[in-house]
Amino acid sequence: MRFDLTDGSFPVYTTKRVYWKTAIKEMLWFLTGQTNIRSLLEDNVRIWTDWPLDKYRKATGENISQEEFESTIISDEAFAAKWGDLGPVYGKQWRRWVDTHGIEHDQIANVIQTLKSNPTSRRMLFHAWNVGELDQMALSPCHMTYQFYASKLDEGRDALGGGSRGELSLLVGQRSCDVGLGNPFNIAQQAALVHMVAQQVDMTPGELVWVGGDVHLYLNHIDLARTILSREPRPFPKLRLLRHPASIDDYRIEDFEVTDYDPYPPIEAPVAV
Ligand code: DHF
Ligand code: TMP
Repeated sequence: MRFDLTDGSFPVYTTKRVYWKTAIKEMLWFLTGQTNIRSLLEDNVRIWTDWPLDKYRKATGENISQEEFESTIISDEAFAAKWGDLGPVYGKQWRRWVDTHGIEHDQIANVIQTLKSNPTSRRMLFHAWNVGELDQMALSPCHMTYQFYASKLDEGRDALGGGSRGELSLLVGQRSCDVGLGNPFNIAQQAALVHMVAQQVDMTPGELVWVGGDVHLYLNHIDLARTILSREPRPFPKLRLLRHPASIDDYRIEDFEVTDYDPYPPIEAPVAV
């Protein structure tokens, strides 16, 4: 799939309401490098609870409710450390990939640095598929490779407007995609990332190119899919960043303004754990 991100276009499904703030909050959580669901829950994001909860129930035999599990994660730091961590998932690999010498690599900072200093590089990517640590992760990475590409670098700052150095595109490689629940979140948060990185390197958003390996629809999402297909898509909304944070680490959800989002009603569907 290809999404044009120029002029602030923000690819969020209109054929069902997507909680785009939750999707962007998940992306901001990845960028913090954290892997514990505690800070997500403090931010009212509950999309990752099912996996630690399932593990807790199996390990203890206790049939604790989701609400009680979540409130204990928030109130009890030791409990959160023991039961709320997903292992070395996205945030860890993006910000602190450990090599064979024990040295940590901040893949995000490296990409941004290269985009600033050598934007024609063919090596501007970060990757989450750390083979040696897969067995410690609650879930293997679904979206794995993020490769940036800068174009229109020689068109001059005036052609693109706003003092832009060029146009920034992103190629995402996703090995596994839950069309019903994961996909609407993933493309929105990946588009938001292009907007953020482009702003950090003085470029304008270009295109999000998305490649899926195993793209599937769960059987209990068939009604969801039929409803979506019965609805006529509307134009995508617009995304604007209200502030220019000093670094990729300084974004907050309040910085994202989405306008002209006119979706059909939300559709609830169970997530497969
Ligand atoms: N497992 C599976 N089977 N599918 C997934 O999409 C998935 N996604 C994960 C972790 N494991 C997964 C992380 N991302 C929801 C959205 C994204 C997500 C996990 C869950 C979700 O339940 N979305 C609902 C509710 C949103 C909300 O609570 O605000 C939705 O209707 O979009
Ligand atoms: P798998 O590891 O067996 O492929 O299962 C992971 C499931 O989660 C699969 O249905 C894809 C889905 N998924 C997404 O679509 N997007 C995501 O961001 C995440 C974390 C999972």
